[in-house]
Parts: sequence; C-alpha cells; structure tokens
Amino acid sequence: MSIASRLPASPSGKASSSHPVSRSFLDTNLPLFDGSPYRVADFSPKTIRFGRKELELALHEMPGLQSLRKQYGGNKPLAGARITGSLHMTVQTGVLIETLTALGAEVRWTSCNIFSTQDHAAAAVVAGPTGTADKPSGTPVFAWKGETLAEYWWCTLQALAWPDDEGPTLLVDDGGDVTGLVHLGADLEARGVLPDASMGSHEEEKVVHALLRDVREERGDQYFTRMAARIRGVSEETTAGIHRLNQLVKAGSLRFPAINVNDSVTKSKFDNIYGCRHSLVDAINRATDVLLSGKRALVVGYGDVGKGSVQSLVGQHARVAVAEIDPICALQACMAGLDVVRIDDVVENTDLFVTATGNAHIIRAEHMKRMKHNAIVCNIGHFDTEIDMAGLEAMRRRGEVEKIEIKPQVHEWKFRDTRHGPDGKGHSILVLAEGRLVNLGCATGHPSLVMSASFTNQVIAQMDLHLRAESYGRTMVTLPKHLDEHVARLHLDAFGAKLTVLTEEQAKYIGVEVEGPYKSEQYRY
Ligand code: NAD
Ligand code: 9W1
Repeated sequence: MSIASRLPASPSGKASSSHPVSRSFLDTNLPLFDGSPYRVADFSPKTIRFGRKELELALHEMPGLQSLRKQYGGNKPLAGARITGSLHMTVQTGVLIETLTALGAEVRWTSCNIFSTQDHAAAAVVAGPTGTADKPSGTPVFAWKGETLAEYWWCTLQALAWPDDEGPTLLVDDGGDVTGLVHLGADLEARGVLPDASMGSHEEEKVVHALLRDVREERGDQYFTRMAARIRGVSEETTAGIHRLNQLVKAGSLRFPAINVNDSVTKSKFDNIYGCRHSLVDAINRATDVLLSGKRALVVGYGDVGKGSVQSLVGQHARVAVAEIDPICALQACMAGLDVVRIDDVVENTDLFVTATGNAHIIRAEHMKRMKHNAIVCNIGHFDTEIDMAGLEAMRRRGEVEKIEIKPQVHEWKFRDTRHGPDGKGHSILVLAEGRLVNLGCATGHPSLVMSASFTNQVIAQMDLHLRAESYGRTMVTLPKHLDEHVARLHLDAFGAKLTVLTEEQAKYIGVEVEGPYKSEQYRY
C-alpha cells in the first residue's frame, strides 16, 4: 500500500514559493519538496481531540515546561527563532513543541524514529491548542508511526525545508540524524561531490544519498551550505547523538555550536534511573501478568539503568541479583543488599532476566537453552545487541526451537531437544519485545514527568543558543551547573518541596554563592 493511500490527501497549504513542482522521492509517492504544511497519519477530529486531551494531561505532569511558559511566555525570548526538531513525536514532545511556540519560536517537527510517533499527538500538535481539523493553527509536523526509511528521510527534509528556503536557525536533535544530514549535505557541496545512492554502504545510507542527490538536482549545490551557515546551534538529546557530535568536533568539521543535553544531571538521572524504575515492571506486567514477588530476577549491568531496573523489581519484592564486570558497581550492588553473581552460575534457577549493560552478546542462545521453563527474558539497555536474537533465529532455522507469538511483543520460544520442560520434554522461554527495549516495546516509554526534566533542559538550551550562540564557538558543551540546578528547581514546587536557603555564613563556609552553583564540577550525584 502506498503512503498516499494511507494518508489523508495532502492538506491545502501554500506550496513553497518560487520553485517548480518537485519530482517524487524514491518510492514514497511524495514530492521531494512537498510544500504542504504537515503530513500525519490521521487528522480526524476524534484523533485530534484524543491527542489534545493527552497533551493537557501531560502538561500538568511537566512542571518544568509549565514554569518556563509562566516565566517567559510574556516576553517571548524565542521570537525570531525558526526551530527544526527531530525527536520522537510523542505526547510529551507535543508539550515541548508548544512550549517552544509559547516562548515565541516558529517550529517544524519530525520524529527521530520510524516507530515512536504517537499519531494522535502528531495530529493535536498540527491542529494546535485552538485549531481544528478544518482550520489547523498549530505546528507543521511530518511524522507517522511505521514510516519506511525513505519516508523517514523525506520527513526530515520537510522539517528542514522552511518556506522560501529560509532554513532553520536552531535544531533540536535526538540521535544526530538532522544534524548529520545538514553536515553531510554541506560537506558534499563543499567537496564538489555529486551525491549518489551508490555511495551508501547500507540501505539507510543509500536513501540519504538519494535524498541529497535529488535536493542537489532541484536546489543546486549551495542548499545545505547556506542552511548550515544560518543555523545558530543544535541541542542534542541522546548519547548516540553526542557520540556523532564528538566525532564532528574531533574532525574539526562541526559547523555550529552544540549543547549536550544528554549529560545534564537532571536529564540523565531521570532518563536512566527514574524512567526505567517506572517502566520496567510496567512493561513486564503489560506483557505477562506473572507475579514478580518472590521470583528470582537477574539484572545484568548495575549502571544507572540497572539501578533503576533493580529498584523497579525490588519494589515488587522480587529476589534480585546483579551481574557486573566493574568492581565499583559490583560493590555498590553488595551495599544495596543484592547478590552479585555470574549469569553462568544462576541461569538454571532464575525466573526473570533483564539486560542493562549497553554492551553486546550478554544473553546467548546457549544460556536460553539452559533456562527454567517459562523464564522471562528482556532487555532495557542497548536497543538491540544485548540478547542474541540472531543466535536464537539460527536455532529456529535449524529446527531446534519454535517461535510462537502469544501477542505482539511477547513470544514463546519452545526448545525441541531439551528435557527440563513439562513432562521431561522441551522447555520454553518468553522473550519480550523481540529482545529490543522492553519499556518501549511493551509499555509506552518514559512518563511525562521524566521527559519534563530532559525537555526543560532542551528549552533552556534553545533559549541560550538563540540569545548568545556567538559566545559558544563551534564546539560542544553541556549546560553550566547553575542551569542544571535551575531545571531541578523548576520541578520542586510540583512536589511541594521547600528548599532550604543557605545563610551568607554557611555559603562562605562551604565556599559557594547563596544562589548556587552548589557543587564542584567533579561532583558525582
Ligand atoms: P552505564 O555505563 O552506567 O551502565 C552499564 C553497566 O553495565 C556498567 O556498570 C558496566 O560495567 C556494565 N557492563 C558492561 N558490560 C557488562 C557485562 N558483559 N556484564 C555485566 N555488566 C556489564 O550505562 P547506563 O546509563 O546504565 O545505560 C545502559 C544502556 O541503557 C545504554 O545502552 C543506554 O543507551 C540504555 N538506556 C536505555 C533506556 C531505556 O529507556 N530503555 C534509558 C536510558 C538508557
Ligand atoms: N521520548 N517522548 C516509544 C523512545 C525509542 C518510544 C523510543 C520519549 C517520550 C527512551 C525516549 C511505544 C515514546 C517513545 C513512546 C513509545 C526512546 C527509542 C521516551 C524513552 C527514548 C529508541 N528511544 N523515551 N515519551 N520510542 O519515552 O519522547 O511508546
């Protein structure tokens, strides 16, 4: 089914100015430069209303964004900013987008992931707080759940393609795709290289190069160079994006300043610990209905995500053990009253396995062969490397194991040749979310309050870049500690927390200012 038949007819809107009608991009049936003001899966009044209701509920749970709207809504510090965002188009991101517009910015948005879009959130953002299906007055969004790669990169281009070729002044990025596209485009232009799909080594790279080739043919060889020159900066949400930015910095090819939101304390603690504490048990419960109390659980990796996962399971009174390679983290686990074990020593008597290492090949097919009947296996760490699904698939191809879908995201893998299942026959295990992130596959990701912490950092980063990008230089920085503290402060009222104020003498005694920052740069929270 082509995208055109799944999506509503292109909504009316001023096609982007002086350019002739575009050719369509690869197999999307979408003109390269669409010119329409948005593209979402479902723009019906019912979907818009559902999205709006969820945005209203989310706003109440996002006190940081609410405070920023109250504090700055009057004087519009983002007036004149044109922000292109590439970040999961969810309900929470909808509240972020409408905070940016409330502060005066113009915004265009796309998702950073082909699956994560909540279509009702996308629809509500396009309609806007006061608009309707017939008269949308919100923000241009180009995103729907289940995009193809070609559609995904088409959407990314639309989010960059401001009317009249103005381009964005700021980027919000998650994973570095939009920053990467602008850089690759501009670099190929600078080197006088004509992009071509054959330059890509895998499917996604081929799509990106095909996009750049088509843009070159329609808009000439300065499109991304000009765009990059007008971008004042980017704020990046995740580790993967920070990694790509670091490589650009090292190569000396970063074209505008970058703010690393990922490493704000108020981002990483919420994303890693509190988010996973909320969503690990949520995901297992939605997937299985198995009582966790009294069960033996093994959490592999006791970093931040492992710590949040352990807390989640301890909250259910599971008997939790940890596997670690790092003696410091292992000792922390001991001090938390947990057993520290090796997976090989406990694989036969553990009821639930959770990987949280960020590493590869943690649970292998040979482990799964030895597990208890109906042991549950899931991953909350790296998105797809921790559980050896390829090994399991290979066993399936050899007829050694059968894969049975219980429901989407919940699969029984039934081993044929083992003897420790029911009646001395083969045993089964339950693999959640196909070995990918269980809190995203089986639950709905982080709750609003968790996202409030990271998105408050995003808005502050955007305001700072808009105001004084010149003072940054072409490099990457984290937000200064006083702004990290500010983000935390903005969340205290919602909890009824009353912060103690230092006296002048106390401040002097510990060597800080009364209004902060309160810790040295080296302090680990
Ligand atoms: P971290 O570095 O703090 O923790 C990982 C831990 O795993 C470390 O302590 C390390 O020593 C340990 N480890 C590595 N290899 C191991 C092995 N073979 N056996 C046992 N332990 C091992 O990282 P983190 O912040 O906890 O993040 C972990 C992963 O979770 C990353 O891939 C991150 O991207 C991901 N993450 C997922 C979510 C989510 O919502 N699911 C949220 C945030 C981060
Ligand atoms: N981000 N709003 C899935 C989320 C995919 C996803 C991903 C989040 C949010 C970790 C961001 C099925 C939301 C997002 C809902 C959902 C993430 C990947 C959020 C958690 C990170 C690879 N990474 N995140 N809410 N999908 O929860 O923006 O439900």
